[in-house]
Amino acid sequence: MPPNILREIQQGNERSLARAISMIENQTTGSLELLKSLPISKTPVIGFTGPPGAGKSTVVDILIARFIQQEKKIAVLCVDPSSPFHAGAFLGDRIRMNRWTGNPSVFIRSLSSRGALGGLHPRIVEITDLLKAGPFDYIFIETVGIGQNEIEIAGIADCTVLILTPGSGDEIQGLKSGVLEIADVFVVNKSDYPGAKQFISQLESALHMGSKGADIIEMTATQEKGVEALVLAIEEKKASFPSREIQTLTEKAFRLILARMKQKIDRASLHQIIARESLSENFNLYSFVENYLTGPL
Ligand SMILES: Nc1nc2c(ncn2[C@@H]2O[C@H](COP(=O)(O)OP(=O)(O)OP(=O)(O)O)[C@@H](O)[C@H]2O)c(=O)[nH]1
Ligand SMILES: [Mg+2]
Repeated sequence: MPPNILREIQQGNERSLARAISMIENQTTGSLELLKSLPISKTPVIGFTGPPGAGKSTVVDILIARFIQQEKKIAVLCVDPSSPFHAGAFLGDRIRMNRWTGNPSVFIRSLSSRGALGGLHPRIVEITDLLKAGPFDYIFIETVGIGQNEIEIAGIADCTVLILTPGSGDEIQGLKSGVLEIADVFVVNKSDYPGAKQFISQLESALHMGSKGADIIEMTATQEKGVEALVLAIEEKKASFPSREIQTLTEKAFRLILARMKQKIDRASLHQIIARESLSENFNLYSFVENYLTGPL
């Protein structure tokens, strides 16, 4: 790991940042040292999630435009571009986001989660923390709401924006349990479609039953309608971020510890140990697991 890489990232060197992200993705030697050298950062992390095609990238794109007008710098992580559920979308994302190429106020990185067994990208916590070391005012993470993704992203973001589109009320009832609870801001995008008002009132009543005071924003991202309200909502939420810090750190630590433990137990070595241990007449699987977890075998 080049010794100055952290300083270069802090100074806004995008090439160094891109290189460091690749090193973390590939777990190159020295990447843990880099992570261990990261200073505390309070850069807000905003997660954007929602069903495939809801308009997440379009919303993120117009937010970027709005924030950089205010001289802000934004980093964006697009996770899941290779998802088989929306194979065509990545191209769309690229075309849309291409307009930021070369813009010094915007850093965009797409992460493919190919190979990961569902859930978020396996290095999302580390890469987000790396971005937090850069000179950005906001980190945006776009992740498609498949499986447990919405819930997981909410655990590691300071604020979660759930993007939905008008549909039948069944859709709200059909939202996976827990999803309504995790959002801080609801965007009802594609409000140019029929049924938007009805959808919003159904959403309002569904939320009314919950306890959390979340905002609902009506948007038509393609016409840039509702952007100001969303910017305001995100900025208002910032006040509550410090009170969540311990929770977010806990969630991140949990993911990191789990990942490290998974790395430690590889099947091949487990196979070897079991082949040896199971020769014993007294072998018991549960005692074996207990011993394995509590000490070296
Ligand atoms: N009519 C209408 N179309 C929209 C609106 N917002 C986005 N779209 C369109 O919806 C399609 C999907 O938008 P994206 O922004 O790519 O959606 P996404 O949620 O990022 O999609 P994935 O990343 O594939 O899950 C695109 O064709 C957009 O132009 C809107 O407010 N109204
Ligand atoms: Mg997208």
